[in-house]
Amino acid sequence: MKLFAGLSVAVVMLAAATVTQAAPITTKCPDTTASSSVRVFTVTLEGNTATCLLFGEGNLTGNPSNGDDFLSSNTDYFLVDKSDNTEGSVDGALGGGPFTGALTGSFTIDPAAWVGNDSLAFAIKSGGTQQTNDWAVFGLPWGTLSGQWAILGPRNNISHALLYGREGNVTNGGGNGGTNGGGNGGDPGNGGTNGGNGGGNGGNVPEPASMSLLGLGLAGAAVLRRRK
Ligand SMILES: [Ca+2]
Repeated sequence: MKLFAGLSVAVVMLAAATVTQAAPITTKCPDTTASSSVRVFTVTLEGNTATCLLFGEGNLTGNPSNGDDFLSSNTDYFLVDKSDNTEGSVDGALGGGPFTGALTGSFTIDPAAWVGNDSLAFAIKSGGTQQTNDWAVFGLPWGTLSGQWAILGPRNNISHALLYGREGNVTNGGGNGGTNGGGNGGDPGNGGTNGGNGGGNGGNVPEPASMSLLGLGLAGAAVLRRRK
């Protein structure tokens, strides 16, 4: 019996140690309290924090030259996917939903959408006739693959959702670290006096948790790239 009890305790402790619950963190955009006249969009991530990049009235069409109020002022971003049509660079990269006729929902991101981009942003556009249409864009921590969204305040349902990307040099999960420091300085009075320059900066290194989530997908992408 003692052995059995001891094993049970060990199993419980092991379970507690391995099932670490990540706390959900909600980001408001704009960062204010919703009321009958103030609409607030939110994104909730498990154990990670989204960033309110921009919000406003009007539309997000996905086309920087035709009615996309985010892309028109953030020219380093481009459209990855739009929930209601096939525009964008990776149609289907944005999953989850519902992305029409709802006030809350989820979203998922295909890991392939992170390849080649150092930033992804999730956007919600409200629609309907009750209130002025408006929208919010959330920056996502690198490697984010899922989250929840909500519209609070004046009750316009979601019209559509978008995923934006910004190209960056993190295709292989961070560049190599710098090389070794430069050569040794010369001996005093016996050659050069300046040591060589230090190695270059390492690339961006994603968080370990993100890496484990994305490892397979990125490794596959890397293999495919090498084969080309
Ligand atoms: Ca689409």
